[in-house]
Amino acid sequence: MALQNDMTQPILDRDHAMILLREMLRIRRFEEKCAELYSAAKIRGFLHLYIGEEAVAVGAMQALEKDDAIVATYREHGHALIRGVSARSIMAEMYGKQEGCSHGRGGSMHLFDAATRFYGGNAIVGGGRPVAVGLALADKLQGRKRVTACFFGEGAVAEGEFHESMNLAALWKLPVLFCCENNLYAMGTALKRSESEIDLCLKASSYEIPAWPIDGMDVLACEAAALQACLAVRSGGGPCFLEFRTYRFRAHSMFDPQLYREKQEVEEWKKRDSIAALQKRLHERELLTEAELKQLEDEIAAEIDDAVAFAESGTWEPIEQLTRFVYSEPSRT
Ligand SMILES: Cc1ncc(C[n+]2csc(CCOP(=O)(O)OP(=O)(O)O)c2C)c(N)n1
Ligand SMILES: [Mg+2]
Repeated sequence: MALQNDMTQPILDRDHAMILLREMLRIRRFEEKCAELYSAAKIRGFLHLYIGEEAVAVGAMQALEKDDAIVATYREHGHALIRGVSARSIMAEMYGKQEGCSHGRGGSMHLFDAATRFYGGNAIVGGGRPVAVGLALADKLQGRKRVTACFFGEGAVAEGEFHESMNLAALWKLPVLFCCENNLYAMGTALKRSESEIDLCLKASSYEIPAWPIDGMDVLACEAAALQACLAVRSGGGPCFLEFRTYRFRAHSMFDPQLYREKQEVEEWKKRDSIAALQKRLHERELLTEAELKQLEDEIAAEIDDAVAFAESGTWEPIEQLTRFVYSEPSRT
């Protein structure tokens, strides 16, 4: 199905474009710092960077309201930041500190923040989709007009939950916006090596779910598609499926020699960097000066420095608290 041009198409007005640019840059700079901190052994465990894919989360999440829910993957730092989880609590979580959004128990892959309806962060490939369908089912049964946006990689389409979730969401007309981040690889496995049918929209369509491919390197295209899809989902039409065609510039995680792709391929995709493309568009229209860009970068750098200082000065959870949150606590009423 083709996307229609309508009033939901975003207009490149300066203020809005600056919001998009700021958010994409926040993700990029935050994660560049994370990579540095990982090398310095300040951040341990797994670390999956979203660098290169920023336009997807930033564009798609423009369509969401405060009350909507988000379910993401282990590559979710950007989604959490854009949702309004503070850089401080994300960084403290990465450090494993008590002040982190998951009390330092989840780390990079398990960011969670009920206050912003950010329901993870999930290390299980595809594991977020049943959660999203459950959240949407609750909304539908309780008569709330909220959307649950569920982000997952194209590798997760090979999992059984894909079919279970798509089927029930379509059957019960649940308000889920399925956002597939197709970056071509699941760890080292190219889509065409693991799937007999690589047209992901066709797969979604087979469940009677409207599905569109989108240029995931163009933040405005991502936003336009999400606005249109969200409108349909919110009006009770059931789920929509958006396939964002994107690319990760860095390794799958911090341990990945990347033998499965050519350096040349990475370089070709880097030429389409969504951040550079938006900056260029703004410069060409004389909507952004070098001084303004520097100011933006300085503000972001200050936010990240502050987050690192916060995480550094955070506390380790006392050993006697270790079993807390394993089971729900009895209510104190
Ligand atoms: C159920 C399950 N199987 C396998 C893994 C190991 N694993 C971690 S990431 C990954 C690749 C997933 O690729 P994709 O869904 O495309 O997301 P991307 O990493 O590209 O964002 C795999 C197989 C896992 N975490 N969970
Ligand atoms: Mg992938």
